[in-house]
Amino acid sequence: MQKFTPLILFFLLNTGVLLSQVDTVPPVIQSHGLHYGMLGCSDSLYLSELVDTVYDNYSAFNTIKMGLRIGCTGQESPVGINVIWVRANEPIEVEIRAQDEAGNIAVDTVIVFVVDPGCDPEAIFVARTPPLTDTYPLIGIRHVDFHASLNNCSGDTLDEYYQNLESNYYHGGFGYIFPMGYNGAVTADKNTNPLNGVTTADLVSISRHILGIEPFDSPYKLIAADANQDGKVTIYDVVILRKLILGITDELPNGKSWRFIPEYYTFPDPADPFQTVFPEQFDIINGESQYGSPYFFIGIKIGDVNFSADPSQ
Ligand SMILES: [Ca+2]
Ligand SMILES: [Ca+2]
Ligand SMILES: [Ca+2]
Repeated sequence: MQKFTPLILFFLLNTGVLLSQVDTVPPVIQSHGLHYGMLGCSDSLYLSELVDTVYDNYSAFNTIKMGLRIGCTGQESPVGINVIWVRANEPIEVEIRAQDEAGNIAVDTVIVFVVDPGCDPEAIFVARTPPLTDTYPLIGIRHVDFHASLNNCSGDTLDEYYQNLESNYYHGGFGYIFPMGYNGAVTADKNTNPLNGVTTADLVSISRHILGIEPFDSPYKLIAADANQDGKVTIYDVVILRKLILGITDELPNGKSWRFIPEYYTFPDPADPFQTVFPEQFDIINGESQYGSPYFFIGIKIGDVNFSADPSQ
């Protein structure tokens, strides 16, 4: 190291010019996890609740910058954030950061577990038939497989299937469902009984739409009419459905019987739902859906444009 008089050294250290050269040691954080009960499904968590003390070899206590965040939730430095929201009934990895004047960063991780027996963390998945009219009640579709496939930045995966055999009617309530820090998607599947609801009446309607005699008035009908799922309603779709009705084939293209779209999705152009790719999943970011929860899907029986399919089959 260069030689400085004590006065110059004091000045350089104080202004930070030299500090980054002489101090390469990050601060030391002494912290602890938490496990406590509460009422309410989420709670604010303060940095001061987790940190016992912090110290550094050069920087004074009051010059050390600190912050916290949920683990696996972004790249930006959380320094300066001293309170976060945490959800009940799931172990939460919380990352604590301390930065000294020279810019050295210490990272400490603790586990926080907040328990609220009154908060139901259960996932709620619902698939319902498309609306026949604006006011028509949506009917629950049974035997739908909901699949959550998620992972976090530590490489942990969450891969779960849910099925509600009794009913997919919505009974109220909501669930947070997935741990914070996890990203991925929730999809719905039902690929049984491809003939369900598909009759010659549907073929007639699709033909009339193609010929422009009576165009479909619902994006869900257009999606139902697209039997080969190529984003177009053409005579080829009619051919496929006719073969199915006649028993020449016993499944629809891609092995699919139903398609499921998040109920909250609004088609930019309802007259042309294929104009942009519509979502067939709920994207999950940091344990939550972009549309919130519960997970409502509209289920469209392929080939059934007058919605006559039995949703219990
Ligand atoms: Ca230091
Ligand atoms: Ca098609
Ligand atoms: Ca039908």
